Amino acid sequence: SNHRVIVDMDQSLGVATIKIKNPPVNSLSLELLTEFLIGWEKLENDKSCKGVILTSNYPKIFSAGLDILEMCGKNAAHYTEYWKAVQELWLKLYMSNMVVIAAINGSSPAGGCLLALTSDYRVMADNPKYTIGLNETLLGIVAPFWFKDNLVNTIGNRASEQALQLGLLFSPAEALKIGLVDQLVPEDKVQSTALSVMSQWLKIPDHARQLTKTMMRKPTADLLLKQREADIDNFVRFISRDGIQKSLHMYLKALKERKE
Ligand code: CO8
Repeated sequence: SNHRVIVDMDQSLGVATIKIKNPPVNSLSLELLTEFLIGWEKLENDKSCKGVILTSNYPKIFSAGLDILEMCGKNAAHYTEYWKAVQELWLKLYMSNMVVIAAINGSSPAGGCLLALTSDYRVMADNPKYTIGLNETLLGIVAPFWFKDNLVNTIGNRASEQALQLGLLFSPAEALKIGLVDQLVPEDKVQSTALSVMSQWLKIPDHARQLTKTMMRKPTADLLLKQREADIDNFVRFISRDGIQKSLHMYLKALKERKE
């Protein structure tokens, strides 16, 4: 049942588009992550696929990030399985040999921002209603070190320090200014711009580009690879705490009340 991730392969270009389709807000539930990983694996194994564009099936929301319900009121075995899937997706995307471009056509908080950060280039819709950032502290939780590392590698240490502590959600203009995204375009040009950027990246000799990407990113990925189990234990212990469960419940409640 592969229906939360739509994969469109353009054979002539060697470019796949992955559209996340997990209503209502593209949260990264365990089911979504599992389907995503299966779809991703297929593309990695397809020699004709050189690049992937990540986008959302729903204009307005790229991804609401990790599914808060997967981190609330469950047992340690569930948290363990969930966190393994989150780690796995990040490692696969961050270290992919393919060119990965995010076509960010809506808001992209927390895990949604992380997903975008794994790509090689980010194009975002220039709509001031959308926001992007690692806002974990606003939920009373702490972005794991590898979220932090991925952000530092992208926008630098000082900007990360501020963004992470304050849980900043940036408008597209602010995100462009600090380098969290690379380009802003009108909403209806996000996909076509991502495609034209992709064709530029695909002109570079593939082997040289891949080795360069690996050289840049491997030290960061290795930090997690060397301590995956400890990172899981840390997550499970942290998320199981009463105070953290309370914070998450309150955040969910506030999200719901915002509408009424
Ligand atoms: N998980 C689960 N449910 C969610 C999430 C989410 N991340 N986001 C929204 N929802 C739910 C809402 O509660 C609401 O539910 P209901 O219909 O039952 O009231 C429904 O989805 C629709 O949401 P909205 O009405 O808010 O939809 P909008 O279109 O108005 O807004 C947004 C969309 C902008 C995405 C908004 O929903 C939002 O800001 N969501 C919260 C995003 C967020 O803060 N995510 C953080 C998740 S934590 C994470 O990703 C990293 C965790 C790292 C863990 C480290 C621990 C050690």
